[in-house]
Amino acid sequence: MKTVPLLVSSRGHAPTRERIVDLFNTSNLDNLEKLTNDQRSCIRAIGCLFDALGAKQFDLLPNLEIVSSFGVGYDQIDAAAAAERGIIVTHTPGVLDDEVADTAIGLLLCTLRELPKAEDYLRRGDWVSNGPYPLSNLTLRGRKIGIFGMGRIGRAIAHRLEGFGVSIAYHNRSQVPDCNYQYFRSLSELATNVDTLINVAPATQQTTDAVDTDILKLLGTNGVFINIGRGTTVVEEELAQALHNGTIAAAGLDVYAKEPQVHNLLISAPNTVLLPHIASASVHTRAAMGQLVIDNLVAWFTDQTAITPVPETRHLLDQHRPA
Ligand code: 8YV
Repeated sequence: MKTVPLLVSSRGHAPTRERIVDLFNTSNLDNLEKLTNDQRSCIRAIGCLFDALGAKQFDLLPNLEIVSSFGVGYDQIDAAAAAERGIIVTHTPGVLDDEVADTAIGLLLCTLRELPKAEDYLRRGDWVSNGPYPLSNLTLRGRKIGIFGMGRIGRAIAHRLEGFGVSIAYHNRSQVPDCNYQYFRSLSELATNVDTLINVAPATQQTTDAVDTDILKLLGTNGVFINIGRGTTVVEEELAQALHNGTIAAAGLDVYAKEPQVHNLLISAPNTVLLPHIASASVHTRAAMGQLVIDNLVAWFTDQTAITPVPETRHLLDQHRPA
C-alpha cells in the first residue's frame, strides 16, 4: 500500500488522516492545484475527510480510481461526475446510525423540555433566587412524530421512539418494505398529519428547501421541527421567521446550510436548541467511521472491491469483478 499515491484532506478526523498517511504514499489534498501534471497523473485515490470534490478536481486527476469519504452524507462530492469518469466513491453508512439516532432523541427531548435552558437557570443561580424553573409548555407526551427520510438512521430513530409511546409516521422517496409505520406519499401530507417533524433526509436536489413556511404551517402552532439531516433541506430564513412569529412552537437543529455559520435569525429565535453538528461526533463512532474509510481504500487496492460504495458508483465495481 505504501507505494500507492493518494491525496488526503488536511482537515477532518485527525486519527484517520494519520493512519492514511502511515499506510499510503500521501500528499495533501489542499495542494492538488500546485502538483505538476506528472504528479497528478500518479494519484490513484483520495482519502476525503469532508472536502468538496467535483468535476474540476477529478479532471486534474486522470488516473483517480477511488474517493473514500468520511461520513454517511456525501452531498459535498459530485458522485455523478465521479461515476461518469469511472471513479468509485465510498461513504460510511451503518456505523454511525445508533449515535446519530441517540443524538436525535436527545435533541428532541432538549427542545421539548427546555433542558439546556433549565440547566442555565440552575448555573445562573436563578433556582435559589427565583424558585423552580417554569413548567415547560411542550412535552413529548401525546406527540405525533413524522420522520422525513426512512433510511437506516430514520429507522433507528423510529425504533427508539417506539419506547416513548408516541405515534410514528414517515415520508420517504418511496415506501420502505417491512416498515410498518404509516407512510405518506408527500412531505405536505406527512406534515398535515403530525405535529413533530424530524428531518433525516439526505441533501439532494429533491430535498433542497423542502421544509418551508408551507410545511411548517401544516405542523401547526404546537409544531416542532428537528433537523439532524442537512441544513439545505430547510429554508432557514423561513424556519427562523416561523419560530419568531409562533407559526411553530420550537426547533432543535444540529445542521445548517452554511456551516459553521448559523443564520442570525436562528441564533435569536425563541424556543430553539442549536447544536454544532455533533450527531455522530463521539470518539467511538468517529473511530468506526474512520476505520471504514480505510477499509474501503484497502479493499480497493488489495481486491479491486469496495465495502460501501455510494449508489451512483456501485455499478462500477461490477466492471472490476472477475468473470
Ligand atoms: C459528520 C455527517 O459531521 O456522516 C455525516 O453525514 O453529517 C456527520 O457524521 C461528517 O462526516 C463530517 O465529519
